[in-house]
Amino acid sequence: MTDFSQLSTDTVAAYLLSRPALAERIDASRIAAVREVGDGNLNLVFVITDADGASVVLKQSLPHVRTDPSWPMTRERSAREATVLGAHVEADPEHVPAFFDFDARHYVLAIENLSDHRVWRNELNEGRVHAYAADELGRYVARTAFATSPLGLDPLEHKRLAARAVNPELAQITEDLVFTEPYVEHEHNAVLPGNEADVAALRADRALVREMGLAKLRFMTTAQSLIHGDLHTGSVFVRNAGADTATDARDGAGTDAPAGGRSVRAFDSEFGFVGPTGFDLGALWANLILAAARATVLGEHERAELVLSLPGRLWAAFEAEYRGLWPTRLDPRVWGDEVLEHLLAGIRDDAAVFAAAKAIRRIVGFAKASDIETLEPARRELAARGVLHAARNLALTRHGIDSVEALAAESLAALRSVARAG
Ligand code: SR1
Ligand code: MG
Repeated sequence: MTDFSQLSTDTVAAYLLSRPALAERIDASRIAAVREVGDGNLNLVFVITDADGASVVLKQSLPHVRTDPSWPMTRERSAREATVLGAHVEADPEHVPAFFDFDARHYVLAIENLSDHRVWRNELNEGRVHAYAADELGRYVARTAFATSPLGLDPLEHKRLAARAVNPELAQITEDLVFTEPYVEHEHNAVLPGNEADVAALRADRALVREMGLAKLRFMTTAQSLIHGDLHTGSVFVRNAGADTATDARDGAGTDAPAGGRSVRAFDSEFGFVGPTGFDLGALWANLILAAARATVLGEHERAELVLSLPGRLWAAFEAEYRGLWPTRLDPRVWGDEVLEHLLAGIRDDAAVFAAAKAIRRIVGFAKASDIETLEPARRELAARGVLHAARNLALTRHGIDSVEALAAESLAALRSVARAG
């Protein structure tokens, strides 16, 4: 009997034959191509195509960090991803991959092949912004957040879901890597010599460290909705075929765009759990700051401005969708309209501070972002400094400002002023 505990390009065909749930998706006896395409930190990912062109993706968790085999990692995260993806498919099938099978014994998910899409971070790095993705993702976060919170889910079901989705090991990675390590000496941290003074200033800022400490506690203790948990631009696929060319290459339309229409999908939800809704919005917002920092130091100011218009669009789409769902809340007896206003203000405030935390971690700590890392050192130093300034301002000034557009405009100003001073 073949060992499927760690799949390889040689064993996936036999593995598919062993999964009756996939028999209708792909002809495992006539496999034409197998590619291993995993490029994240944690998993094996195979794209498999049969002789008729039908295809599936298999994602298998490794028992350690892919880039550091000495760092063990629970394989149970696959079951968490299956829970999150299953619930998100129900709430919003438009914005996640179709989900075909989960094999708890071998930690394998079978999902839709989205190879005709591109990873949003790579597109941003190449100057294609895909602005519409912010609107779609705002709707995705609203639909999934509402449906998996007590507003849309029976209270007993919400608690059962929270129990099923509890994800202690991966949550701890976020607690350490996002909220703690950047603010202390740690072997995971690394910056260019020219950014060491920037990091020292960050750590010496007691008000900032207090905000991060409070944000960490909110991350650890809030059980609002079933979040994706790692919704950076590398966890988003975009496809913009057939777009109006008036939006030009800035919006991802182009002669080489694949066929099939516009589509935005969030994938890789293994960090998910029932947590603070604002965390997913903050993750996207943070990564837009990184993309704008890259554009700024490359002198692409118009593009930086466009990118930093997207946190506002993300929020606007989220808010509109959430407000649209509000009349369907399960218990309007005490959840009147004032509750909605408080709820939205809290989510917005959380999103801003989580954005700051997640931008800073990608500069200082483990698992950096290619937006910044692929810049040559002089520009990388400036971009890193700009992100740290923008994120610090965001965390500290957000309380008085209730407009995401205004906060993002402040970030753009911070990036520009750092680039000018450099
Ligand atoms: C050890 S995992 C490092 C990072 O990769 C994932 O994408 C998460 O962001 C995590 O923090
Ligand atoms: Mg990931």
